[in-house]
Amino acid sequence: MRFSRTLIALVGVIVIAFVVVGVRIVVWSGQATDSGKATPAIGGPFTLIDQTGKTVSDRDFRNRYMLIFFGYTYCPDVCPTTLSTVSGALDKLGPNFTKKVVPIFITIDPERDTPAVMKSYVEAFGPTIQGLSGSPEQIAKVAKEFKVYAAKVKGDSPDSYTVDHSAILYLMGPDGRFVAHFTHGISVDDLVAGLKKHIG
Ligand SMILES: [Cu+2]
Repeated sequence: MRFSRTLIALVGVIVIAFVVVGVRIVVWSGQATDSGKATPAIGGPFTLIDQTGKTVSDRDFRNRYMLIFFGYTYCPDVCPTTLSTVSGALDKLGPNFTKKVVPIFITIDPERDTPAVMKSYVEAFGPTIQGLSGSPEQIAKVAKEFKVYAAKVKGDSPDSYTVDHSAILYLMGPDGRFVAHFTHGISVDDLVAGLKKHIG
């Protein structure tokens, strides 16, 4: 009697231990595949419209690094400077390297930056830059995922507003996860070195 009660208790403990370990394993593997515990939670899935009017998502850029910058085509200084730096760096790195990287400019001003506007804008910075726009809701979602700050500043007329915005270049890995960031004032040579460091 006493023996069997002990046995039942022992079996109970073993069952509970297996359940706890099992739950832990599920939780761990979930974290490993979904959020990536070690890297900051920057970025996420997006569905946007490219400069040809085609719907694209983050999944279309898998197996390549994404070098993402948020801004707007009416930007007087930071955006054109940063995109020039990006295209200068990619020119220096050459085609064998740059086939592994897709530069992406995402507007935070979708009202004015239609795909047609984005097309003529990004073409001025080189043939490989993707110019992504979308509905205000799509843009708000992706901006939130990348923790982008953007705020309209009124101009003289309703159409002449500017947009204050954070200006960070995000390097995302071939799996879509955050790898590194660069500040917008970075030089061409520093960006070349930074990309070489992270992209084998
Ligand atoms: Cu800008």
